[in-house]
Amino acid sequence: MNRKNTLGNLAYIALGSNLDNPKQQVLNALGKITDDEDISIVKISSMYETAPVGYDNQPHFINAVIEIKTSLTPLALLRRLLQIEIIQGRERPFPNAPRVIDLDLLIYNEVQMQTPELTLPHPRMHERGFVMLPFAEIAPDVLIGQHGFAKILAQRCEHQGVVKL
Ligand code: PH2
Ligand code: MG
Ligand code: MG
Repeated sequence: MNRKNTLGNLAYIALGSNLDNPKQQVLNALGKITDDEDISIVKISSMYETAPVGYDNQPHFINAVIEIKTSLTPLALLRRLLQIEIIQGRERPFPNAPRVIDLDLLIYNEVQMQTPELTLPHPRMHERGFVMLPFAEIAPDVLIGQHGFAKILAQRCEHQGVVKL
């Protein structure tokens, strides 16, 4: 059987870029994720233009969220995403620095975990419009840990300078 038919775990990934043609960087990352035999993309949100959060003096971002199915464990999936970041030339000079591509694992099934390498659900996603607006576009009724439904959390983020393209 085609390996992609056996991918049993549901996960959500945030994509973000604000360097070197951000829309194209997001498309390139989507292409690499599509090429991965252990990941199948189910849904892709619109792209959003978003004001930078955490470090103001940098260009606006392009952000999007995807729903995937995967046979990978959370850590194996995270490492696969980090490999794609490195291939696209990601550097990490300081926290929240501008970047060619950032791929964050947001949700993996109902898994709740806190380790130095990975926290699930992503600990800041519920308050970030650049994540929650694209997330709620493709998965409004998903629960974000203890924080509530995606569509309710997204409504609270509507004034953060997030524009659907
Ligand atoms: N990512 C961050 C910090 N700030 N702001 C926007 N608008 N979009 C991002 O993807 C983003 C951010 C940390 O990864
Ligand atoms: Mg991030
Ligand atoms: Mg990241």
